[in-house]
Amino acid sequence: MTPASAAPRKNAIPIHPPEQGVPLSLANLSRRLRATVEELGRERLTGMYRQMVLIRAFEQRCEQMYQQRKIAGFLHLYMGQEALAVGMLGACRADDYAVTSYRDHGIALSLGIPAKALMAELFGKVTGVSRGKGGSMHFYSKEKNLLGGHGIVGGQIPIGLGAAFRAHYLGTDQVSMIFFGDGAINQGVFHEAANMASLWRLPAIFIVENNRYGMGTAFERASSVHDLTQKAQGYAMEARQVDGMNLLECYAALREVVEVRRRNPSPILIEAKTYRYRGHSISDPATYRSKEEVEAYQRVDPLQQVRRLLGELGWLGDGAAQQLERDVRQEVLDAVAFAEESPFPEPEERSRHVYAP
Ligand SMILES: Cc1ncc(C[n+]2csc(CCOP(=O)(O)OP(=O)(O)O)c2C)c(N)n1
Ligand SMILES: [Mg+2]
Repeated sequence: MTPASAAPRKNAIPIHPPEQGVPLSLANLSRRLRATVEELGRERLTGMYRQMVLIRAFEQRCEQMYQQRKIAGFLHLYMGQEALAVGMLGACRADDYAVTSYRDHGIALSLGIPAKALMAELFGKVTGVSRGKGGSMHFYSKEKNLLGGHGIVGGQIPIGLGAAFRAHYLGTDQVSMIFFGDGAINQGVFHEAANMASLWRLPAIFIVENNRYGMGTAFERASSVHDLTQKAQGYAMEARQVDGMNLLECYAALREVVEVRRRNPSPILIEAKTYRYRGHSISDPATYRSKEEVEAYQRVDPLQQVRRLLGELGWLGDGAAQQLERDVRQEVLDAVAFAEESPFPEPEERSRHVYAP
């Protein structure tokens, strides 16, 4: 008999269908999401759409700036995952904590960090959020409680856990939003953090952004279970799945999750099913996935879903949507101009803000 381990695993990997739920539209909006639309109202929902458009436009410009060599080093784009960041962080309070991986542009913009300070960081300028010393992977903001972009896969998880512990220790009702990838969930630190969070009932919101790939490896090839919420069971932790391409689902889910935890802290694992439209980083042509697969996910583009819904609601007509896009494009161009004009850090900066015993 052939041992199971010798079976040709490659053939067992399915071509990914988009498993996303029903795309947003007035006709098929559940009662829960109708209530969410009413709660948000025209101004906030349009504002959230604007944030998503800003993330997309910011990153499209980043690609260009990289090609023109204005940006150097690594560049991991978030395009496709916008609804997740905007929806989930939109359900949080300004004093909550957030921490994420190197794919941090969308999270930083969703927290309201100005595009200028982020573009300047990408250009390596002293006016950047990390004084030009962090680059794309290391956005950080004390004012917005963003505890970083982190380049070590899973490295942000114990930091987010620490923020949750702080809230618990001081008896505040803050929560800690810990974003990480489907690759990172297999790192030891996730499992250690999950155990501690559950044991001490910490307000840690573990959000696994399952974009189906860790670099060029499909997550099914790297994970022993394909329903990532199962990983919470070993830690007696609550878990749920969310359609990460759907802004309202992301917002509504987090609204409930966060509200409960402010009153009665406990951790939760949320698996957000999403997709990145670009390769792992700017230098990855993503030849490991099919054109059909990418197109299938483009049909559930998170931006288009919200734009269609806003149109159906009569809250954003075509003319107003085009104006919004023009405004956003200008905001990004202003960010580029600011980054261009800003100075590089002085040589003394090298040893400033660096931990040294
Ligand atoms: C500890 C560690 N191991 C390996 C790497 C190399 N590496 C960088 S990104 C990455 C894939 C992570 O994938 P995932 O967690 O799914 O996040 P995504 O890039 O999809 O957002 C790997 C293996 C690293 N940076 N750190
Ligand atoms: Mg991934």
